[in-house]
Amino acid sequence: MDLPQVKNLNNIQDQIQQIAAEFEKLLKPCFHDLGLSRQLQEAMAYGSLAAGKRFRPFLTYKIGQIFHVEPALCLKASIAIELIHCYSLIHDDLPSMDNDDLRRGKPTLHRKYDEATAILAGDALQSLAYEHLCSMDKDMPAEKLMALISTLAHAAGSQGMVGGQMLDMEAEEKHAHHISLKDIENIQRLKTGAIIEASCLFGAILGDADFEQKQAIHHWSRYLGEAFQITDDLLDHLGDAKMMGKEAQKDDAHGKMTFVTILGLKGAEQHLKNLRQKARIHLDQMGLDPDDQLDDLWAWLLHRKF
Ligand code: GRG
Repeated sequence: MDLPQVKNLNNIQDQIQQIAAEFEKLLKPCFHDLGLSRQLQEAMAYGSLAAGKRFRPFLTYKIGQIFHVEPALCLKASIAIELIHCYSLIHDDLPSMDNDDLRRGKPTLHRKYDEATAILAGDALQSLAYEHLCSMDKDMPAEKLMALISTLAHAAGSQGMVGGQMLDMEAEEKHAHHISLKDIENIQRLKTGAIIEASCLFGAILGDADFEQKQAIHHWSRYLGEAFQITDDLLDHLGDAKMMGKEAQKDDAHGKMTFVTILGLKGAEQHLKNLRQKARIHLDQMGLDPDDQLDDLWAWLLHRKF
């Protein structure tokens, strides 16, 4: 596979796009011969193949690079993560959740098809994610594969993404002044952060990182996940709907408590800077110097427009 040598590429945005293109070559064939219903198969492909950033596979690739993992192996394993991510977006857009009409520049899945198909396509993508990982039994020892499977299952479930979504819904019932920054941090660490952390841990597991390195990656990725959500909140507030491929100013319209509503725009920006400083400390423990490209990823994050 012809993937960019990171040291020769300064622009992280270029790297993200190149990795996304390589990733999509591996993702596309996953939607052949999926079952008896043509509509379900088409809906699963529709919800997964639209132009996403593929940020989570990029993270697995980047962390994998530190440990000299074959890029193709990182991207193959990260298909499972992206399938879980796509399922979560489909379900998140449902009328009973965020009720969105637009995702990745296209009608949301329940708008294109119908609500029941969207629920089933999300469910089936979740199963496909684990089936895909299990099919990698020739690529690595069973112990390593089990570590990937349990990392993803934990991050996606009631102690991770779904748990965070539930806490988020419960918080919406509360009065705004009963919600603290700590509450928001906890909700978003689970809802958004857990899958981002798992994406980074995938690279570490594939690369046989030792305990200390895994701890460092865990801490670093926790800050990154929080920062990713803050930039998501900022984009909802200030971003261009066309550029993002989804509606903007939804949080305000729904009176939702976010990092931006709690901290204000300036406070949220300052919080981002603090997170980057805290994250940098852990680069050293990974055996990287602070000028490493993982820190450049933060620069990209802080300036992202979609
Ligand atoms: C089982 C009903 C049910 C729900 C599943 C919906 C859900 C649980 C959890 C929601 C998780 C979620 C969608 C969190 C938001 C995370 C987030 C910031 C998504 C946007 O990610 P990007 O910007 O999107 O990487 P692209 O499109 O680029 O992949």
